[in-house]
Amino acid sequence: MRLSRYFLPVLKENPSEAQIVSHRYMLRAGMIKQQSAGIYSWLPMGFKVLKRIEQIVHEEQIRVGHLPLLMPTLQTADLWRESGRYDDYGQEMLRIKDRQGREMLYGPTNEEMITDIFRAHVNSYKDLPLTLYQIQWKFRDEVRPRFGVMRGREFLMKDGYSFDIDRDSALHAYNRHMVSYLRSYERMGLTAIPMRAASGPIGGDNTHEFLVLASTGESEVFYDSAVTDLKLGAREVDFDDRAAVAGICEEFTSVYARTDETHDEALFNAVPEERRKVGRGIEVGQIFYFGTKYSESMGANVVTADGSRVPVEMGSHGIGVSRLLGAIIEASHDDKGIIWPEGVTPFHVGIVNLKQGDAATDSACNALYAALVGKGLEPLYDDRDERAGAKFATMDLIGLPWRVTIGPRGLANGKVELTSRRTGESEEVSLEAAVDRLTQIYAGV
Ligand code: P5A
Repeated sequence: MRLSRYFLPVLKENPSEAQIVSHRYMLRAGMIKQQSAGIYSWLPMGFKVLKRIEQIVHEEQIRVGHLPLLMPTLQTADLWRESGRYDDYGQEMLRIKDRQGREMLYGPTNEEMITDIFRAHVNSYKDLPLTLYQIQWKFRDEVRPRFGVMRGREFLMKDGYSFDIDRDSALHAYNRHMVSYLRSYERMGLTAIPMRAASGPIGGDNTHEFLVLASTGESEVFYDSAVTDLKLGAREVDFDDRAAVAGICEEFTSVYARTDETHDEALFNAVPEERRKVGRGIEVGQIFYFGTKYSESMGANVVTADGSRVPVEMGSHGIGVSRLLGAIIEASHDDKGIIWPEGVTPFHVGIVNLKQGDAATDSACNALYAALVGKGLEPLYDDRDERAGAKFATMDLIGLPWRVTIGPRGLANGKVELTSRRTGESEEVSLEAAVDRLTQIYAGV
């Protein structure tokens, strides 16, 4: 993409309504525009990152055998009356009437609707296990929408629902989600720590939240610092091997890490003092095992091997897709702007032409652009007739992890400059070497 043809409405000044850095940078980098409290338009750059995050979530769900589908945002009140949640959900639910006066709602979550789909089509234990998921907009009329996309009213969630024949199988689905989430967050450059949590309106007694440590997080967290060293990495996992998957969950949850809702002072005090940490965290996902809460009230039964009928065992599992943009920026920025991890960056590399209109630099930039595209990379070429300082400031603000700067002086020696946004370190290399390095870097992402 050439910047001269892109829509990147960068703001020079800090917007006064933004209290935290991610909100400030998302507005300044022209990623989002507020349309009303907690409701945002996603401008091209923001939309691009949102899509990259969605893509990772899809890949990791499909890797473990979960099936994507899409449900509507609008649901009928009658469906929610079956589970008893229509009245329980309270003011957070946006209630709507259609022209016939029928009561509808904008879904804050989809346990009822997926249970309705299940009971209409699945009848036998032979069709289990089954996990269906979607990435779809939700609406929760939060009392205090704030911090931009972090606590929105309309927000994008990946919501998955698992159906199993018995408790052990359902707990395996829970564990499988935990491990697939760990991998998803790591691919986004995040350390998200699973912490035992409270279940709230979703229900059940087994639930973990995934928290990204950040001083601006809304949850207070208590943890053993050893938990931040745990990495899933590229290890091969057989997701049908219950013991292996449970073992990984054990590895990540046996080190003390809890939110204030479940914090246990006595257990915490057993952690060596120098490793005892209190901080704040951003909740980027939550998984729940709630057994037959919805299947019993809504009549979702299956025939077992011995011919009896039992309510199906369920869990639901969510990732805050739009919130993740804010969380990633909170975890990865400096005073000049965003620093995107390679896994989610909107463009792989920025190209800065120091002398736009100069035959040699223009043609080198074009050649670099074509070579990168040829390698499957997406560059953003700042081809505007601007001062070098302004071009660098824009690149730093929008936070592409790599920048190639091309100027007449370097070119005279056959060199361009490759700069890392994270370390600020630059190397003088040939144009071909820059392409090779970038290809290599992104091959490993
Ligand atoms: C799990 C999937 C559920 O709703 N039902 C379907 C379950 N869980 S949850 O924890 O309530 O939400 C899942 C994730 O969505 C994000 N989230 C939000 N993001 C932005 N703004 C909001 N107002 C908001 N509310 C929830 C969180 O990341 C949460 O973990």
